[in-house]
Amino acid sequence: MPCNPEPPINLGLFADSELQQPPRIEVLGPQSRVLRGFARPWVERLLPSLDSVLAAAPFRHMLTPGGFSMSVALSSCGKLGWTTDRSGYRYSAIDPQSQQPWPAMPEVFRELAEAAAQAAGFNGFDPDSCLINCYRPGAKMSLHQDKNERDYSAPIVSLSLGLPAIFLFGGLQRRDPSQRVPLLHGDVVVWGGVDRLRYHGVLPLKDGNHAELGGQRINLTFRHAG
Ligand code: MD3
Ligand code: FE
Repeated sequence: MPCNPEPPINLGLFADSELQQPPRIEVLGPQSRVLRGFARPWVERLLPSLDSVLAAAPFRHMLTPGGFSMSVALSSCGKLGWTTDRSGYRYSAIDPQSQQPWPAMPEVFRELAEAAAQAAGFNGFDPDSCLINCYRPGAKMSLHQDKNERDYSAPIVSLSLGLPAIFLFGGLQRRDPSQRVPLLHGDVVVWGGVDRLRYHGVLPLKDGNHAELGGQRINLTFRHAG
């Protein structure tokens, strides 16, 4: 009786890398989930839209209210974009660099964000803001809370692309211990409800080369800000 397992038949719907690593859901907190590999089937359609957004609103290093240049370079699309300068953190409908409205949110961005929110148990997510963070080796984001949104009832959806990073997921107080969560190309994380105001950050990015994005990590963060 032959007992060799048949190799999986790839009908061409998924790349071999997706057959080996099916999407998995990891529990980070009561209302936060890592959707491993969730965006892999979307990436090919997302990247050209990302390029168009960045052509209209290029990455730039913004100043914190304290006068320091952020190591992460930022851009935005959608009705509202997050900005910072000497006068504070805020959402604005106008890109301060171009003095024009931020580029519209591409439909494929909105669809991915809504689908990911739904997979994590948040139905009807309607983001009006997509912050685009660009990390080069050494860039980091210190522990902080996201508090500039008008109400905290909507979840936040984040998509990681390119080089891997270690995400820090803390508690409701800065001194609470934090979990270290590696985030890889195609991973999506959804935070909401009781986890919405938890402290979080990103450790300095390690040097490396990603096959599709090169020596950088790009993070898209979808919010309902207004
Ligand atoms: C956890 N960005 O832009 S993902 C940020 O990877 C930010 O670029 C990180 O923190 C990055 O503000 C982390 C986004 C994220 C956003 C909101 C959260 C993580 C969160 C709210 C609560 C807990
Ligand atoms: Fe944040």
